[in-house]
Amino acid sequence: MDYVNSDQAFLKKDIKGAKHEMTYAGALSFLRRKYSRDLKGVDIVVSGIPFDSAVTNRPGARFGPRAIRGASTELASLDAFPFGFNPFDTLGVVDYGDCALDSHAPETIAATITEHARGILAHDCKMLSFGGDHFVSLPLLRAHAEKHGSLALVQFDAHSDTWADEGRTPFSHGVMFLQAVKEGIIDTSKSIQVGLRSWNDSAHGFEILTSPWVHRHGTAAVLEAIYERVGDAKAYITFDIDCLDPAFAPGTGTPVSGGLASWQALELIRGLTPLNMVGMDLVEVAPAYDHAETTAIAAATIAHDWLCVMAEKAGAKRQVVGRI
Ligand SMILES: [Mn+2]
Repeated sequence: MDYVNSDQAFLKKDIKGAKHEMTYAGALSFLRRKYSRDLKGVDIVVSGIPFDSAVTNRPGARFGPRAIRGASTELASLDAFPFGFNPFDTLGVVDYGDCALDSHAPETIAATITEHARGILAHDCKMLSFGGDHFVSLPLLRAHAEKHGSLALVQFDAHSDTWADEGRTPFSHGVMFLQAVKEGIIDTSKSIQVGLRSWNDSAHGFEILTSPWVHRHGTAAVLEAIYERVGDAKAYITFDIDCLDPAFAPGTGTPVSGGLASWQALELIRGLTPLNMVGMDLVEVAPAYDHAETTAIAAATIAHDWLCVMAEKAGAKRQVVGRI
């Protein structure tokens, strides 16, 4: 423990490496990364998108980024499990802070989020974004598609979010992936939705693995289906925390019973290494309905493990202690 050079969120000089710090104090950057907007040499930029005015049920996900950062600090105290490496020995990762949004000017929100992402993606780096409600994925996807073209979407969610908007402005967290299809920024033939358990009359071209299917067939079968669907296409990962059962993620806006357990989600995230991933978001953490940080810890761990997978893609080698 380095008592003199704590707190690394603002004292850190190198963007790589990690120091063990107090898990219960200090500035709440994600995983104790340096807060920085200097993106030189940065591989992955973490930022928050604190917007929740497109919900249909409970608001509160604007506090998601803060909760996820808070819950992440303990994960920074040891090398990563079950990987056995520190992802920051391989990847340069900074916490960019949050996208500045004018909550009183809703007509500006989508464009502001896209501009935020566009500015980051202009550098040679990828994004890990924390919602916010799930609407934020649409403006994020627009910026990613500008850079990469039409994307394979790998969506973990209780809901399809492809309900028809009946001609209304698609300013809803339940319609934006149908809107993304209409805009051509998602290639549905390479996209897959995992964990769904709410009715929609159409799959709108997506492959769907419902929660009951996941429970019956297991995580290995889910990963095989993802690999087959996505292939080597450029993929964007979107994880709505309500993919998890309310027992594992009560702190969310639209909970649905019968969902995935935390361990299932982590098995799936840890298995994504073969994919060609260009970015990820994690949305819908609403801490006002959380208990004992259950939801925020699950979310922070999912995001942390995705960074480990990206480190593995960049050359980090998994170690084995015990039966993994
Ligand atoms: Mn969703």
